[in-house]
Amino acid sequence: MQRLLVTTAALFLTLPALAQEARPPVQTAAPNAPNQTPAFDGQTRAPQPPQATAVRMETVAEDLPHLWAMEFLPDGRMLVTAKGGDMHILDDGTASPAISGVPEVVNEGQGGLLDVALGNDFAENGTIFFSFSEPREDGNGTALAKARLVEDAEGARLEDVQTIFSQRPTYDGDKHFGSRIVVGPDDVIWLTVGERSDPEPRVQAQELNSHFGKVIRITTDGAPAEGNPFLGQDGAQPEIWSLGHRNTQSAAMDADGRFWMIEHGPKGGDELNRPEAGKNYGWPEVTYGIEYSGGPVGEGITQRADTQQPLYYWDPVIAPSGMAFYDGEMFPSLDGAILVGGLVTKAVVVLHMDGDRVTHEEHLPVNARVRDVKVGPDGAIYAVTEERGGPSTIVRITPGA
Ligand SMILES: [Ca+2]
Ligand SMILES: [Ca+2]
Repeated sequence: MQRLLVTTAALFLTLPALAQEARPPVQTAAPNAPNQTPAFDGQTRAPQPPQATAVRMETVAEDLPHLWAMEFLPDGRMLVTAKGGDMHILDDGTASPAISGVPEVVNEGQGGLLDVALGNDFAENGTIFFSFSEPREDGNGTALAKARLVEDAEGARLEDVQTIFSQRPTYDGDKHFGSRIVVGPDDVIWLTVGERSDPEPRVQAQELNSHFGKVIRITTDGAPAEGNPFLGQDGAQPEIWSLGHRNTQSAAMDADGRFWMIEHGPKGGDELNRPEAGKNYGWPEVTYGIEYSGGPVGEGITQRADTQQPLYYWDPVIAPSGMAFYDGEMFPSLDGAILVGGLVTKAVVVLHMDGDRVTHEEHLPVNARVRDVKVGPDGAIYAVTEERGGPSTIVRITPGA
């Protein structure tokens, strides 16, 4: 053993370059679609960085209801949504009573109370936005509401609750609601909405008269945002920014104000996109991966001239939920990296970027399904975990030895 150690040390001394080389990709399992090839080098299975990010994990809140989303309030407390339909404030790991005034939600399958985001004017008037599965006659659909979070001696409540967007058409299903909310610095609201999964609705991801499988871009009052690509086009929903998306539960804005998203793909087709106005991201006609049943998706094609390639994809999938750009002080080596919650990988997935390209991928194992991920005001990474039908925890990730 002693000799081996000496030999290894000598190797690093004589070949210092070796220690700086990237390590093999995290994913070593066989792909679900072995005959599919990436459109460009580095589009999948990027190497791990030369140095693994050393971390320490501590649980800072536990025994919480099944959470879907978390946002930091300006005073450092956390505002969380529970899928079952309640919203709480966490103070030092302890959940407040349910905040009153949350509208009724459809808590079935993947539906429920979903994402939450703070308005840019939260400090002045308590404005928040939240998404949920809206109960309707003959079915349901993803909706986005605006409200004011008010706290006084009576507790916390929502006032002036107003639904500002309802995904159309209505569909009677319990899958693929999306939905992440991103509030731009210009007060434009971005919302990802799913294509409802089943064969009949999912093809509407390609249809401009439907909100299924789209990125939605609206004002804080729910009007189509200025600059939307299909404004004034006959038969097109004016809230649409981009099309051909499957089901997106990860979205964030980078330091330059650009909107990014990560989609749940089919079996072997999760993908990173930075959607541009009016462009088609392919689903369900052009995609990586295969159907859960094992057959090809549509004609089984991965490239077509009128559709956009993902910037990166995963086969097998990570099952992405939650996304943040790292901008804290604690992890200088992660500056600008994309953090993604991994439900299946049970990790915070880290994408090291060079412009729009993923250079390295590494996983920070949390050992629980990660539903949302945030960078705290302290610069630590916070992962919101879930168990199917069980409690959620919040894990704080800081630099370790
Ligand atoms: Ca959020
Ligand atoms: Ca795609």
